[in-house]
Amino acid sequence: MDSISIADGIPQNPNEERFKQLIEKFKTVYTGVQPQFLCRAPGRVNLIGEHIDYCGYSVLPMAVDQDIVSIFATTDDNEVHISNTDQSFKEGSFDIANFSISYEKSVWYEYFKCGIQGIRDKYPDIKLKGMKVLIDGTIPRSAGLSSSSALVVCAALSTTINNGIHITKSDLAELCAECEKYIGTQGGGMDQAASCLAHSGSAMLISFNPLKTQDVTLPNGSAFVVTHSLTEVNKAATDHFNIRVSECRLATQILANAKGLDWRSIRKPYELQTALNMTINDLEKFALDTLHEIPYTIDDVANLLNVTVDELISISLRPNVKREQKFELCKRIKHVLSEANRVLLFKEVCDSNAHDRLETLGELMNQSHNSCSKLYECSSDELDELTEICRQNGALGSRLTGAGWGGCAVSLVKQENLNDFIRNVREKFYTNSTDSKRISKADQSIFPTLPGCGIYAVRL
Ligand code: NG1
Ligand code: MG
Repeated sequence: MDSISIADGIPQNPNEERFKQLIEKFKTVYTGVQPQFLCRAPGRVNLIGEHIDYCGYSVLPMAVDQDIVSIFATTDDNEVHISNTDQSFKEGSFDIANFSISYEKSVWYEYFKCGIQGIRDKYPDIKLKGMKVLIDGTIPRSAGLSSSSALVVCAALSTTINNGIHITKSDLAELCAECEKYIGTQGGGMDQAASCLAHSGSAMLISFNPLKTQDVTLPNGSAFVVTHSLTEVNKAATDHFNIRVSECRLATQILANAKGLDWRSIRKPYELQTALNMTINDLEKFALDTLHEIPYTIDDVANLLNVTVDELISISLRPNVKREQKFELCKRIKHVLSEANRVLLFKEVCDSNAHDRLETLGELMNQSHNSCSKLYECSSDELDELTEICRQNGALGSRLTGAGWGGCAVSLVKQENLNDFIRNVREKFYTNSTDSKRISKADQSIFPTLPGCGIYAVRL
């Protein structure tokens, strides 16, 4: 079940026509070369559990139909030649045995290199073969739908197939979660696990340490709609994300120290919870009693932990952290622990027969958005406005999805209200707006989404 099989020939699915066209396109990009394989990795929409995967807590996303597809042929040199069907992404090439990854240069295929690097790390003794590859993507960029991870996963999968390497989907997911860090963000493993391990028709509860997934059946009569706020954020190029990761780590270490534990070895709230053998609620109470609401300076934290600032940076932070940075430890930990609880409740409600299931799920999503906006401060004016418009037009719940600070929201709507909802939100947020971008992008910015399938590979 967990191994990656290679299907023979293009599957008869809604992508059949697209894949055939891609094969033709490949032959015009690489004249005279016959493509041998196709690999596909989907994006995901996170239904609930934001910014908690890197804290060790379970999350509940589903794969979407939008994806990244690679079509490729093995070459007998060491070179990777890479092109994209989107003309705005320039083609390039690099030596598969010798390349560097830079997150400062915003070259689109740096993410592809991350995936290859992940395979190099895991199989250092294998001499990897070159390839000529064409990429086609349908996931909106910087939208919180994980286009970056889908590209990393697609690259790693393509590299295994190109070299006859057998790996399980779980191992691939874990390897990709690690190697995406080469681009400079310290994410958890949600996106890569969703892309690798999703099953069509089900959302999934993803737990870490060790990585495990459970299918979650969404209630009959529910529909999930993605809406784009049309502001984008490039996570690799901004600090917000990594500062949040640091804040969670510092809060954890102060709490561990307050309980007399070896704080240096405890880096995630979930590890602390396990070490203390507490419930999430008890940990939340202890955290709120212990941490003050005023933001901490780096000196405050160093003093509390009895180390110098330099020691603290080398143990717990990134070398490039700004020394004047203020850390909002109390708010952040409150978000993380309450969100971790909401994920478990969401799963419980999906599994129950309660008559008001949809309303309860919607309420949990609204609470999640509120917590992201007020406590984690990862929303934006546009996302707050958009989720409010969604609620006013029939969404039972609406929340930002993915890292935030821009990108998409996801709303839970009753199936019977779906068409009205889409029509009204389209009008209120997009077409009636004075913002020309919202007007021109209305059609592609709102779409219902069903749980899609995970990665697959095809021999052409
Ligand atoms: P996005 O930026 O939406 O792809 C990021 C992280 C996730 C998770 C979410 C927030 C990566 C690759 N992804 O997702 O692991 O932490 O933010 O819940 O860093
Ligand atoms: Mg991403």
